[in-house]
Amino acid sequence: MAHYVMGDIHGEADRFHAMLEKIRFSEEDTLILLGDVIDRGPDGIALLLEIMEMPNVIMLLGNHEHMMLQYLSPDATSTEIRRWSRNGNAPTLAAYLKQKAKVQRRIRTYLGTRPTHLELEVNGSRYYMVHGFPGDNVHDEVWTRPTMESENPIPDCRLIIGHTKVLSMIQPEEKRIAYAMEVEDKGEHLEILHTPGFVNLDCGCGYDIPIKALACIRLDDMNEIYV
Ligand SMILES: [Mn+2]
Repeated sequence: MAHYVMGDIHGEADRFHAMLEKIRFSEEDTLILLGDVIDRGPDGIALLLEIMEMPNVIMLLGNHEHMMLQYLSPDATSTEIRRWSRNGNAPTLAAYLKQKAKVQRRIRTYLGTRPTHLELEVNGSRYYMVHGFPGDNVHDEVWTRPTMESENPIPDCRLIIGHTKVLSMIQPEEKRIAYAMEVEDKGEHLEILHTPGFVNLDCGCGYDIPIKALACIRLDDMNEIYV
């Protein structure tokens, strides 16, 4: 009966499956996905189709799914077409276009009904989960990027986010590069970032960096699991 949260998967089905095995995910457990299941990596559509069949998975909307919905809308603007095309959509779009119209419609309906945030209480602690950062509309919740200093605007909730790679939050650039080299030299990988304001789970899955990982946190004991 555990509650797991995973950050951005970005089309890396192998890591997702390895994670499910590692945590021994069962039908009794609940998994919350923070969005950005698709794009960059190869398996975004296959992952969506799999997740859609899992009743104990709650997927939140990411900016990539938001871009996909805008792109596929009959009244998509040229800006919306260009935006998704610039953001690693090729494997997702190719796989989507191979699906039957009925399946394409199911995917659009599923994504179109994803919430942008979820509030949940586990063991007396409250959590607010969102892809980008809390906001009062869909665009802000999927796109906003905090800084290390950002404060949590949601009272009485621990904030759990994805979207902004933990590495990219290290400023300035020289410090970031030095940190990345140090992690790589030690044969380690990026880890979940805890600040006073939030917990960031985006460890770079789907990106072409050697120190990336798919991160998962178990809310029941805040144990961190990596693949
Ligand atoms: Mn994102």
